Amino acid sequence: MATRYAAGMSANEQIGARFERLADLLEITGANPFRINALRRSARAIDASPLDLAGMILHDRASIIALAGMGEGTANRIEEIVRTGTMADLDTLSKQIPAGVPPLLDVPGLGPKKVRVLWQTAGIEDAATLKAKLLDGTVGALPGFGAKTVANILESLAFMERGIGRFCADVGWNAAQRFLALLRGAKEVERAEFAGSLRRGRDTVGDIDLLVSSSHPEQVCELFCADREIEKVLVRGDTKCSVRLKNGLQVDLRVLTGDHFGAAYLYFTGSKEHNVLLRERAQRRGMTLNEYGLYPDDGEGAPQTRGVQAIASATEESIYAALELPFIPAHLREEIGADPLGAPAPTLISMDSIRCELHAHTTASDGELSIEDLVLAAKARGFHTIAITDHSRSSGQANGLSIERLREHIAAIREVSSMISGIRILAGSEVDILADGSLDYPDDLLSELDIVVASPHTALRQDPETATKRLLRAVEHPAVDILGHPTGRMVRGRPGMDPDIAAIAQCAGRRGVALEINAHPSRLDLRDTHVRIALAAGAMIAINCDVHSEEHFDNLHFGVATARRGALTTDRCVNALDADALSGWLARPRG
Ligand code: DGT
Ligand code: CA
Ligand code: CA
Ligand code: ZN
Repeated sequence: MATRYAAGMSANEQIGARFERLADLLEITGANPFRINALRRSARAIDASPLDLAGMILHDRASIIALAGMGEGTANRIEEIVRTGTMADLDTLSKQIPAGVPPLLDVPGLGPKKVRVLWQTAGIEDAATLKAKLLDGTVGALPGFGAKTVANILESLAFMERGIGRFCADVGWNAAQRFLALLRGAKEVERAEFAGSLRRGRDTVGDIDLLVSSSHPEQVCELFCADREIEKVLVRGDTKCSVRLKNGLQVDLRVLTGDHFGAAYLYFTGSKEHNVLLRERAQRRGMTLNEYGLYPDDGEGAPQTRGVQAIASATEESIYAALELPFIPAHLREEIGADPLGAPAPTLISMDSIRCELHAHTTASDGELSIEDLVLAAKARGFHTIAITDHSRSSGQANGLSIERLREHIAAIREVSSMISGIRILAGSEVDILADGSLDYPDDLLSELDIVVASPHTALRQDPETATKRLLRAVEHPAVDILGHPTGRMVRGRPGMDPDIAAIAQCAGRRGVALEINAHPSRLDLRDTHVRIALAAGAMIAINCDVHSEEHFDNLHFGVATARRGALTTDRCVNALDADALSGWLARPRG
């Protein structure tokens, strides 16, 4: 099993991941299998433990050993990780292996056994060499590497190359929010916003682009560059700075002194392709557009330096209007779909339209909140309905509910429901779609539930045809209401399945099943392009936070951004239905 450093890992999972990593590296070097297996067993026990191991290890070691059934050696390692963030063994071993070899473990489809063969037998010590030797047939001749494996690894490498140097949107979002708070708190700052791909709501960002309006740019730059999260100041000008943060993310800041925030905001929001289309349109109308404004085109260039009066510059709205365009929301300023300047912009879904959460977990499976706390958190957010959808029995890792436990859970949900007013509580399940498309509970049990989210969690490397059949079968099941994170992709993690979204959406549209945009920033699945396809094929869309802890409710805006990029309108989103319409949808004829 490869190392998992997924976003949102619990403290235990992070400790477990170090154990896994050590086991992986030992396996690459050909160490004693017993030692490796013992480490992997410890990793699983740590992952699955309900105890707060990091919190307990320093003051209550004895309980860990007694309650969690862990040995002294394991406890020592946990303590070392908690105290130092690593293990001496792991560091020593990392130094003995060429630096390019361990990253090969992160290539989907490559485990330690295969990495060992690649390194020891074919001398492959980094991803570039791996790619070359996959292409020239060297790898295909090695034991255990058939044609299909070679093709899969090549595909994984191509996927990883596309993501190099990019960050998940939440990393960018958190950095931007922190800087905006800092900047907006300064008296010299009149206005501060983020632009670029983050504003356009992309699922990954290359860097962060901040814009500030101020008549004291030097002070603003000084404040910005003094931030404690900065590792290196890359550019330090009077009105322009670039820094690299400790997490590797680059942040660009521009300070505007004149009255042209709108033009700069438009320019630095992009996309580059959108800017090109706007400039061409301006040209055709005898105007010229740059980051300072929209000007009459006198053929001279740089009008802002010659005192030429701008036609529009203070707001984006005024510039679109002068170009005789409707205002185009930032999420649609991309070259996905049809000519972005051709059709009038639809009225997109927005955060205010979301009225309910239809995918949430409690402590019954792998959530952090009790039924009651989850319901109260949903109510505090003003939702009219919360669906409780814990994992089904096959999801062993996620503590999925057996049939008996689900029945008890339904009763517990009804009980809480009778005690809390002002919000409707649906007893549901996030039921696994097994590899063949069948569901993880018997039909009679599923039909007792108020709502069923059916999601794929395993066998995510299926070929597109098998994946399509699998998901179609789930959508056709009469109990299913929502197809959860349909492809199983992880942003910058794994590509997931590549099913025929149009075919699935067509079937879903017929059956009244909604396709989910999972709002977790490491999922965003469906992705923007899929949303467009699904809408064109007639499906309804759900935007769910897949709540496992209270903070997950705050991920909603990532899902809404993806929805807007997919041109989702309020009328096509089940989470935007009012309480009665939602009940009506759930009570639709099935068969
Ligand atoms: P990223 O950072 O790779 O996720 O994507 P963006 O879109 O944030 O790109 P970035 O940071 O290089 O530039 C921010 C915006 O500035 C970009 O969306 C459009 C504008 N921009 C930057 N360079 C150029 C350029 O060479 N031509 C045009 N037309 N616009 C540019
Ligand atoms: Ca950027
Ligand atoms: Ca940039
Ligand atoms: Zn879930």
